[in-house]
Amino acid sequence: MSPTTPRVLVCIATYKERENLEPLVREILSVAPQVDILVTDDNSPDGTGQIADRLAQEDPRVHVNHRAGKLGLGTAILAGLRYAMEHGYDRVVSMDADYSHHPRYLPAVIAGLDKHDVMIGSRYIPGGGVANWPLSRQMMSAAINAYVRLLMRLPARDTSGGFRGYSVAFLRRVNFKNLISRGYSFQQEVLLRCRLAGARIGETPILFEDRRFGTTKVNPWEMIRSIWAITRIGVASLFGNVPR
Ligand SMILES: Nc1nc2c(ncn2[C@@H]2O[C@H](COP(=O)(O)OP(=O)(O)O)[C@@H](O)[C@H]2O)c(=O)[nH]1
Ligand SMILES: [Mg+2]
Repeated sequence: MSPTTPRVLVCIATYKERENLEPLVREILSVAPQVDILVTDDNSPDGTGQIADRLAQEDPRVHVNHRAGKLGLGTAILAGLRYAMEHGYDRVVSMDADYSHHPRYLPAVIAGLDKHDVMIGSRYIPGGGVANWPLSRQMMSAAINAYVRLLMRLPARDTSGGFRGYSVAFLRRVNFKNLISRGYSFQQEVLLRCRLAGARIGETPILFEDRRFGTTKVNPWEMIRSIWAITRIGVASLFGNVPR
């Protein structure tokens, strides 16, 4: 690889993704053979972590971070971003493990980082969309995005999705201290911290499709926790109290 080729890490957080993980990893490596992959698994009881270990044994591009138990999506993604910062990557992309974020969009997310510090795989710009998601989830997502835009004034249409690329050099300038979020509101909180650090934020359209196998880990309790966290973060930002 030439010294100018950026080193890219794709981070996948998994909790009970036994059927999805292997085909996803193989497809990522076929559309983007230059990337490394980090799977952060929270001791999934269905054996996802062992599948990740086998994939890592078979291919040196695959790495696994085992955590002791279900510690939340936000902290899993943060662990991936930190891993990228500590291991000399130039770009890091986070995506879900359930095929809602299709690897076919990876090249556009990665290429967008030539001109942006943060690149969002976006459902809510022209060309993007959502397929097969229950109407209740679509309405929830629309409401959360509207609420976040009002509270945090983020210059992006899709602030809640987890398909994101970041410039690692830029992430080093972002203040991650005292994050409020452990779960799904991590997406909004990190985007806000990035904006406070002066991020150029771009979006590229994706079609988000409902998961292929397994069930969502979002439950009413997680929803309430995230909305409460978003409210706390939004109010803190209105008063200029988010660390920058
Ligand atoms: N490591 C880890 N991954 C998680 C956790 N919660 C959710 N995930 C993963 O985060 C991604 C999104 O979760 P999902 O249940 O599909 O949420 P939804 O798409 O909003 O319904 C999936 O890859 C999950 O396996 C967690 O606590 N820890
Ligand atoms: Mg999902």
